[in-house]
Amino acid sequence: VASSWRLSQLEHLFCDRAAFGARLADGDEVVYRVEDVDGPGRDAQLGRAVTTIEPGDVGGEFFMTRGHMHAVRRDEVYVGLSGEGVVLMTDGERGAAQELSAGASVHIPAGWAHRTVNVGATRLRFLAVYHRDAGADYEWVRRRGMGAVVVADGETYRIDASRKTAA
Ligand code: M6P
Ligand code: ZN
Repeated sequence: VASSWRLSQLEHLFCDRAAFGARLADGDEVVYRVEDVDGPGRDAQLGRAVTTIEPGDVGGEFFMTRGHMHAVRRDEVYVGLSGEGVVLMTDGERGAAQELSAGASVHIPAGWAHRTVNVGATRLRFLAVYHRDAGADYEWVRRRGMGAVVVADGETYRIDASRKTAA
């Protein structure tokens, strides 16, 4: 099963309305896609998904996933396959950010919402290993935001924790 998310479906992720409108006027491009990796176990407790985030930004805010909290508070592991990314995490009070690149892994503790951001000039691809009973609560992130925004800063990126509006 695969799902893809286009720019027009992700307006709420970006702070800069004018930059969003300008980028959308250039075309309603796919920002990211998620493909479930199937195995033989119908009742498997662990699921796998490969996510591909295109390179790009809206007024300096890099392309990112919607982000979610697990409805059932379970942990998850990401393994970088290609590209350069940052995983933003928050438990509602504290924030954390970890880099994701090919061969690197990130552990998302239970009870921490997570969003992945492509900070590079190429596609970011990563494998997620998750508990299939965890579910995804997108409203949690929409209401509270992630506590920080990842923005372009010259050739690199900066995590701006003063902009808490990127819900
Ligand atoms: C990872 C996993 C998936 C998730 C995807 C995109 O692959 O965490 O479960 O669907 O990233 O993130 P989101 O669901 O927040 O759009
Ligand atoms: Zn998750």
